[in-house]
Amino acid sequence: MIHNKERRFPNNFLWGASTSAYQVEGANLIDGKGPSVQDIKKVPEGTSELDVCADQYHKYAEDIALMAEMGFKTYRFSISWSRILPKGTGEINEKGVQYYHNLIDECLKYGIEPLVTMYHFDLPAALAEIGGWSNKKTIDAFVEFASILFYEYGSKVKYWLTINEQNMMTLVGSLIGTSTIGDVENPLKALYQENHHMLLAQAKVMKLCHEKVPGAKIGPAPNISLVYPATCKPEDMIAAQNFNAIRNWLYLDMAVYGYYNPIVWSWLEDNDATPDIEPGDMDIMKAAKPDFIGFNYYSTATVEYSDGTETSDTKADQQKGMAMPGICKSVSNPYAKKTEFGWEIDPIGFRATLREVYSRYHLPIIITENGLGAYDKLEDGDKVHDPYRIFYLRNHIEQMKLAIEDGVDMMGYCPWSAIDLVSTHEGVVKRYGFIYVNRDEFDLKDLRRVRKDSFYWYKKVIASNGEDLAD
Ligand code: BGP
Repeated sequence: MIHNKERRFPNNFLWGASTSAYQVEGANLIDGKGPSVQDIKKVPEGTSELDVCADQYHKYAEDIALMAEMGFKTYRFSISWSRILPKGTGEINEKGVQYYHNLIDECLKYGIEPLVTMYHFDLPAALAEIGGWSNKKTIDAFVEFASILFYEYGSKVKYWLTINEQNMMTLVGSLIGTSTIGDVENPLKALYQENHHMLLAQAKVMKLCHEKVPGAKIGPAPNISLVYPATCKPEDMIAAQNFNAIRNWLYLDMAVYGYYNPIVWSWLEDNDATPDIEPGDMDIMKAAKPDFIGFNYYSTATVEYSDGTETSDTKADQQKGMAMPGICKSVSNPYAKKTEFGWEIDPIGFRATLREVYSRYHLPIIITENGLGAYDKLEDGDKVHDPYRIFYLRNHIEQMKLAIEDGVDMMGYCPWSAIDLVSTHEGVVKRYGFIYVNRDEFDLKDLRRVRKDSFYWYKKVIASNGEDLAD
């Protein structure tokens, strides 16, 4: 292994940022787009509908020009499945196909590599009606969708991500609006059956990508948080290993090595919840190989031993701890500060997570999300002062440099988010972008784009290839 003691980012490092279709585009039911599960869910009280969002559907050229001004080497966005296939399968919506050609061409015009997420929380509603991922037909529909994407955009798009945060859809799906499991006898089994089907769909699509788009690179995009034991009490260590396996390794072990993590499997067996595996399924899993690992990182998690008497926490989101009775119990980390929304901040944990993922899987890593949600304010004329975001990102980039020195092979960094958009469950006012969108939760104002202080800062970071992190 060659250690990069100079701590420099590689010359071709992919600096950029991320969004997802249902959170940024708006235009959710126009130009032939079919509804997704996000469009039919009841939005959390006090948060806006998804009909406008940042209106990127109409303003993509302006947005990409701003990303080019920041010097982006890549833009991670997702393609809305039901904009391409309004019913999830079958009839193709040509206007949707054209929209993504336009978006991709606009990126390429400025030398920005599109990094395409194929599925980011927005399963077509028509597929949810047939049982979503519990129905094996959804696997076929995903492969059909992927074939269209590879056919249409394969000559233009080199980097693909399969499924965003499959682990969060499995662990906290009802909070992010993706859960389709109704009243069933063994909900855990139903959940992990869906999960198995999603893993199969991902494996099939990774293989298909390599067959149809020679030279393209594809990888998964789970949300990975290294899990710390609350103390060195041995029982806490077992709890941390349990949660690491259930939250993190299940997804990457399968994507990279094609096997079920043994700790997770044993836990599912204990609960009579192992998925039914059909002959041939595991061969499909094994035959698929990602070229890199994409993952979203916001913070680490900390757990302690659970005696099984707590109740599970239904308010847990992607980052707030969850209780899994008998498995682990989340506690807050006394060494970590929190964002305004209660998410812990742990840059050194970022280095630890990168080291761990690279040691386990030996594949190049691209960070597909990392960032800070805050109540930014437009002030001083047309300015947004967001020193807290610069501070957060700088600390994480510094730790990423240290991880490179440690020997981790990093290929890119895409914080969340390129531009303000709608949060998964906390509305528009929870802002993450480098670009401010002038709207409130319910008042659309003029949707004007304003460069935040972090915009100018990130531009310098990219221009210096990560060397100049000063304000
Ligand atoms: C990730 C999701 C994104 C995004 C981000 C921030 O889990 O992939 O879609 O929303 O988290 O989360 P939130 O919007 O809940 O603050």
